[in-house]
Amino acid sequence: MEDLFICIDHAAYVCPDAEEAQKYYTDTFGWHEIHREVNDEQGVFEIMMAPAAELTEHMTQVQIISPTREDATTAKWLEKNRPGLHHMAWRVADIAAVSKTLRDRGVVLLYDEPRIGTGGSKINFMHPKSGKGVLIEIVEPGKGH
Ligand code: V0V
Ligand code: CO
Repeated sequence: MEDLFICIDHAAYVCPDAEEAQKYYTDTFGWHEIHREVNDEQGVFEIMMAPAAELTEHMTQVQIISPTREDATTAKWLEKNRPGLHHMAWRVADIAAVSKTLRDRGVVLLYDEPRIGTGGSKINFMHPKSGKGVLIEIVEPGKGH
């Protein structure tokens, strides 16, 4: 069986105030801010952080997310949960090929076609039931990733 996943690209922490969390992680853990952006489609403001200022090939990042509008999926999630881990994202080389294989194996992906994620990446999510209770994102990095 061919390997589908490369590494954990990021683990996502959802909270009401990403900027406040970023300051805490910087001051307390010494993590470095790599990138920040607003993703209007997803309704999120996100700050990517890493343990080093320069990313190495397989370094996992932490994606700090706060919702930008009330109907964002993460806003709904925060109504039901305390701030905490929300999803883990596995990096893939070819999201189209990996999506097909996963669907053939019965995995439910939320979007028919990949959507745009951090830094122009292509992303999709498995339904939590297909992740055994974990929300799993698959991400094919973009040029600005
Ligand atoms: C919901 N559930 C979760 C969960 N959110 N389980 C694990 N982890 C989570 N984060 C479970 C919930 O407990 C229910 O289980 C079931 O799923 C249905 O939950 P719900 O509250 O009714 O919520 P839904 O169905 O309205 O929405 C859940 C889904 C939604 C997963 C469909 O959150 C979604 O569309 N997520 C994908 C988009 C997303 O998360 N975007 C924000 C990150 P029971 O009670 O049925 O057992 S954006 C991002 O990461 C970007 C841009 C990037 O990385 O580049
Ligand atoms: Co993500």
